[in-house]
Amino acid sequence: MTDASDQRLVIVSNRVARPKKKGAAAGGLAVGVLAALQEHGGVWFGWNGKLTDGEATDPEVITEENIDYATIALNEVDYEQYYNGYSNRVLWPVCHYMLDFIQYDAADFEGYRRVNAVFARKLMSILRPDDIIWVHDYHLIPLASELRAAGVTNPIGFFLHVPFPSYEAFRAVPGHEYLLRAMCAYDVLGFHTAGDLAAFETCVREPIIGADFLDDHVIRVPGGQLIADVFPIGIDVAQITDLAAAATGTEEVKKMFRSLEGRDLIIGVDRLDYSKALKQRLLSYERLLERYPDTRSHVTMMQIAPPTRTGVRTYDEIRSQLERTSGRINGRFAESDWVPIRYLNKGISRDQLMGFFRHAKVGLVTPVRDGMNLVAKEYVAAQDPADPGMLVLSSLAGAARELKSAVIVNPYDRDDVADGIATALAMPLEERKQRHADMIDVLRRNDITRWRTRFVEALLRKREFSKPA
Ligand code: GDG
Repeated sequence: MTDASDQRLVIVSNRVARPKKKGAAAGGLAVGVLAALQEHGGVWFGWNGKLTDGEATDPEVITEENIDYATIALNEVDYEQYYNGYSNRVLWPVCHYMLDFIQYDAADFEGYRRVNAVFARKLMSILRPDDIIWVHDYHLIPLASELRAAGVTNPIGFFLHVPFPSYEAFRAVPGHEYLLRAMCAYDVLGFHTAGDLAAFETCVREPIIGADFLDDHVIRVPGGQLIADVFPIGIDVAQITDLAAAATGTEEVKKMFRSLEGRDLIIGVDRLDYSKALKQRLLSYERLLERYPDTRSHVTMMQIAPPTRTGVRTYDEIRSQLERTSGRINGRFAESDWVPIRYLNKGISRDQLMGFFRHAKVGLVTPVRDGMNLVAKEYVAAQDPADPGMLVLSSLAGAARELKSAVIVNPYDRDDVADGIATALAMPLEERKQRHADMIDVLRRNDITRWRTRFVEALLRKREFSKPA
């Protein structure tokens, strides 16, 4: 196998989240990319969180340990159109099969293309001939075609952190032909699951691209060949287990644990996003309290939901929906010494989070669609193997393809979720230990290192067979 260690890895994503910077984003992409970069070293290029009323700024490079963070500020109007507009009001909903949430505006699409061209121009100023470029997520689909048009010949890969929709959904999006052609400019395309890859294949099979499928995940497209494959993102299992074990000794985790007064904790942790279906989750929990009266006063649900994309109307609406729903359920069931739901509309530190996971009898992960869902994996890794809690997991999260020993539920079916929680709460120790061991085994076999090395290897393999004979 080719050794990539001597080549610089340049990761590009919309937002760069420096861990030492306060308020670093609580998002799966940032967590995964940072873990991969900390291990391998390299450059992380992207937006610095600042807006200007003029031109985008040139890259500013800050080095911390083995990572160079190269960041730019973007024009305010561009950013609104590219990020809040086309990326999050069009691409995010279609990728999660939620077509009713699409709000298309032609100006946003223009902004999306413009910002991708800006990213390409600014990135080129720091590129070296031997760099391997790895682009992340739906915000930056056209980046490779912009770089190629400007003469960049480095290997360029793209990983999609969200699901990829089938052609029947994707063709609802104005600009989908352009996006599909742009995807074909990459050397390697990576998806979380076989389902996402198959959906992509439905798209490029259409006459717009008219792809030919060759052996070994190679697809012939107009202008060349690319590799499209499945690279499910993993986690650093040992690091999380250690973090969780250490965190249980901290005062803030002990304080939370004491406050439960012996009750079983059910924990949910999700960015406040409609794909995570938090209102449905609260209603499923309400169903648990209705159908299983013994759980009343004996369980506490803690939902941590840090806000994201604030200022986008749909997201502000979900927040008030959740406040209303949790308030109503608490009003309906609370006793003078027990409140059923603790709802935290803020992020907490990673150590504290892992400590909370370890104390939770049930990890409740019920998105209506999710590329992977790292919370599910982290919850499992954070458990004490001698007395592990149980994961209740949506069949519609990518993680369900791997974590088959979780209690799998359909998030649209409140009874099913309520029964799943009850099953997890009542599960005998031996069964929990066995299921936990099975899941840890899966997580260790496909961890964060494997995600990165397999992707980089695919990029180098592509370069080998693309070389002129
Ligand atoms: C996208 C895809 C895919 C959450 N709240 C806090 C906090 N977090 C951390 C979690 C986890 C990450 O953020 C969330 O990752 P997810 O994977 O669950 O979800 P998305 O943000 O939607 O991620 C997803 C992922 O990309 C990776 O490819 O799995 O499908 O949508 O690591 O622990 N961290 C801290 N405080 C919080 O309050 N410190």
